[in-house]
Amino acid sequence: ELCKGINGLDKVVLREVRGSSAEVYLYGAHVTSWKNDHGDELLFVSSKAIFKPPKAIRGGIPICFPQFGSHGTLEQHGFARNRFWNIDTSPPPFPTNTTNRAFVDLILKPSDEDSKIWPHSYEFRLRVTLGPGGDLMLTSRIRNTGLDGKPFSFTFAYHTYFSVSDISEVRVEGLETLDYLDNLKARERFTEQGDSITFESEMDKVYVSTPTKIAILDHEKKRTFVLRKDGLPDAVVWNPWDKKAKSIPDLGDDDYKHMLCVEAACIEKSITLKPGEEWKGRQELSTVPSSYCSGQ
Ligand code: TA6
Repeated sequence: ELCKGINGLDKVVLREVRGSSAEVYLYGAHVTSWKNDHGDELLFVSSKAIFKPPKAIRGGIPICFPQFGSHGTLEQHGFARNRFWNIDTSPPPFPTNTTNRAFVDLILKPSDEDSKIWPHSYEFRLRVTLGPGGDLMLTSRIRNTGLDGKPFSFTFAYHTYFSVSDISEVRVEGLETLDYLDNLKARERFTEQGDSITFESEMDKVYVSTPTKIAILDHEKKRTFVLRKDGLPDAVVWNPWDKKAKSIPDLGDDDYKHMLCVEAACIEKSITLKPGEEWKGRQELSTVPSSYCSGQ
């Protein structure tokens, strides 16, 4: 249901019969909570998050559009996460396979202001769905409405912050042996070594041409996050670690120990839409119990 969240910002709460829930603020179409049927919060939100425009909420699932990163003319990660979206009540362009699923459709269209910095005729529809098993699905449909008869290109990411017990006991599986651009080394290209990824220092890597499924294993909780994606060939893995965390004003100094960003994205090759074309990018998050040490 639609209600008031922090600082009186509008948010939609999705509930599923067995008790799982999700919350999405209209500000930024920003998912800030995803709870399983035991009420465990599965996403990380910074202890110092500022729920006040124009600052993006630190944590949850920021939407990076129309630009990922700061390599372009727009502010870091574009402007979609800094805008108020509307609930989309127009006939759903989405297939209505939403039986016994709680969902909300949000829409972002160009404002006069934004048309000055990014002069393109788009419609961005985001559907947030909470599935019967408590899985969380985000489906983005970005369409070139053709109003200005021009194509446009963009890069994109679901900048998901997973809540983890202790970053030094987390393992990521599915990105082994892949190439990545290292944001800490002027985006130079490297190849990942052959086993799962663990964390002992700052990491900021854009893995390219990644598989549709990535697993994030939390040792202490004996829980594995499974990220499935469609239309999003890349995946960013980011943890600021201690020094960088201190330089981020809306991140607690120790918050880095309890968060990991694994981001389904389209970065290396931007997406170009001709008038009338539409792009769809989907990510589905779920959790499974995992016995970490057995390397399942
Ligand atoms: O996702 C990785 C990254 O691009 C990092 O370089 C870091 O800047 C992070 O995003 C957070 O960006 P933000 O603009 O939300 O502070």
